[in-house]
Amino acid sequence: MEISALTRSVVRRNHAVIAPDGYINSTVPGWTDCTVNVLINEQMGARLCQTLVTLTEAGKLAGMTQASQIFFYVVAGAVEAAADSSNKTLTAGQFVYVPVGQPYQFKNATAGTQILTFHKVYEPLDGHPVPPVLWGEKDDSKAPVYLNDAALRIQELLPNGLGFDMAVNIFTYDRGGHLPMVETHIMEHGLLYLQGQAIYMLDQQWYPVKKGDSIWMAPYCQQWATAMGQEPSVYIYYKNVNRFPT
Ligand code: UGY
Ligand code: MN
Repeated sequence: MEISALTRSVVRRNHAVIAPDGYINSTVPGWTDCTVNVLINEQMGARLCQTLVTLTEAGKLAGMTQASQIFFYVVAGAVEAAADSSNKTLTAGQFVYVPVGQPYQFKNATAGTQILTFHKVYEPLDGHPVPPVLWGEKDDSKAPVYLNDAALRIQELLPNGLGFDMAVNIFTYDRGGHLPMVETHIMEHGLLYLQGQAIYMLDQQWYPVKKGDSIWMAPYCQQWATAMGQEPSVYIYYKNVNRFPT
């Protein structure tokens, strides 16, 4: 039997690794018949929120974005989504971005559908309109090679315009792929591993991670990663972008 006093999860001042074994459910108004796990939040010092929601067939997420925009990404299953008077069935790998001040609804999911959400308080910028609702999907064939390394690809899921103050990207590391340098930067990250395994270095500490794990990296948390195992290692990540440093 596994020893229940052990976990790979860690929560430090400037980073966290959250493995599913420690999840405790939250109740969130408007999100019903589902399990909500808040994985990253301001309570740990972050300026984003990341959740993972698992729906039953009766599950529903209904609400209106307020100060925070929300990016919804279907990790597994299928669900009917409505935003900005459009309705679409989203399946694994598809997403909808809902800007501030917009109603949204998700319902009629297949049992066990998982939705990842990234929330960020929107910082408006004079001369650049609030972005519209956007629909899209993961498509590895649209992911350009990263920094001339054929083993690394990054697909940017949101447009690069200055109206956006957050990016959500999918980073694929083929076997043998690794970050070309230790990154030291002001931007913050939240991520969820979608596939494979890796070794992540966070603030000079080393962590084995795999599909289903989440990571929070505060600004200036030093970061490096290498794929591990036989299949590509893939994560979807949040990054704050496009605003003047205060
Ligand atoms: O965009 C990034 O900063 C990205 N290369 N960082 C990361 O994957 N840890
Ligand atoms: Mn980075």
